[in-house]
Amino acid sequence: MKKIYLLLILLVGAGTLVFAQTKHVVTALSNPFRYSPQDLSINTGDTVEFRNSTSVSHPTIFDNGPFAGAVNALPMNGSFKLVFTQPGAFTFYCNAHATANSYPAGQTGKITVTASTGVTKNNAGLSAIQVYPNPATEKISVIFNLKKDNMVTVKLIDVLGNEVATLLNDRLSSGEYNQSLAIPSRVSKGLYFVKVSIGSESSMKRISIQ
Ligand SMILES: [Cu+2]
Repeated sequence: MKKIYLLLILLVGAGTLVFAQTKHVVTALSNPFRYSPQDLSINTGDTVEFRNSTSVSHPTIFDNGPFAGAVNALPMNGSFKLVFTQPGAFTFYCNAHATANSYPAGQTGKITVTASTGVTKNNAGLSAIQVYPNPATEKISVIFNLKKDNMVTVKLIDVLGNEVATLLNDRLSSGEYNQSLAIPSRVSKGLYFVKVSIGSESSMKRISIQ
């Protein structure tokens, strides 16, 4: 699994992979009419796409939260997307089938949004992590910005996915960092990835050690 993952990075040739911002799908199903999943947990910054796999429409309305009250048309074969930027538990219902059938509470659902970790919570933020110089010799510097206190780890990973060294593993307070980290002398020359993890989010940079 790890190998496939790293191979993908090599093939794409991207210097950075960003794991923040996940897309989720809620599908309107029939017999009885319902949303699946009915309960969805996501992080701030995530996108939820509503899709309709039935032959009737399901105009969807949120009871509370940033999208409250607006009617999101969800015609046959239709869809709509919402990006959730604030934490909270937001319930929604189908304006046509909320109470018209026996599914637990009719065609209703809930999206629970949890604040994501302290890293700037958009792609721009995570990809703003910089590692230099490249190629590196005795040390590397990692630049990142912490919005709030968080665990930060920086690991050196070889092309087979093995962790070669942990360069940093600390709880840091919020702020901008330009962290200089020594590369252990036992690390042989070659191509590596620097994996920077902030809370549960991580980003990889490819570097060459000479
Ligand atoms: Cu409906």
